[in-house]
Amino acid sequence: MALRAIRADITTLAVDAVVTAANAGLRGGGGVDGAVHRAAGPALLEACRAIGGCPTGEARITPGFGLAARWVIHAVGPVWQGGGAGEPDLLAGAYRHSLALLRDAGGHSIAFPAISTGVYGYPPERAVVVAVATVRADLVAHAAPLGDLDVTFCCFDPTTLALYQKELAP
Ligand code: AR6
Repeated sequence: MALRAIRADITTLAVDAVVTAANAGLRGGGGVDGAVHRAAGPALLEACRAIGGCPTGEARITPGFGLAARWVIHAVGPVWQGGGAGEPDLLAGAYRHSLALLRDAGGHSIAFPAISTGVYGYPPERAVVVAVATVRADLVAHAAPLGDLDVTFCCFDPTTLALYQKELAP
């Protein structure tokens, strides 16, 4: 398995699936979701409308349309409410469900943004621990013969990147 953190605009990555931090209505929005919708084009919002919505802690998959990525996985993380409202489990669910959708589609590479750490207010230092532990455990649980996945944590700012690098260090 391959796990890495990079600093980039996730819309530029040529991976099988780009994950966006969506809202439960799959209505598009700001942040990474706004960037993904702008880069993919209006057909992405049409595809989201056809799906209708997605509960917090889950994800939905659509084509990538104008993106280099073949698919967009719309993952809905929790809004931070202080940590006592099941936020870690919901955040972990968003990562696990995204990986399951990638495998079901037959994909091998995926890039995640730091889900919930923007508008949704999840403290980045806590979210990064959940993200890395969840993805690591999932990759171990689904090791060969199902095939290895290539996972990129794509950060927009250097502070978040440093948190991932610390968490990924052996
Ligand atoms: N590439 C990679 N990361 C990015 C990019 C980009 N182009 N743009 C922003 N980020 P946020 P959330 C980072 O707010 O907290 C939307 O309106 C950003 O710096 O996008 O889950 C949705 O529709 C931060 O580290 O997502 C929802 O309504 C991270 O992506 C709501 O916001 C996540 O920040 C979801 O809020």
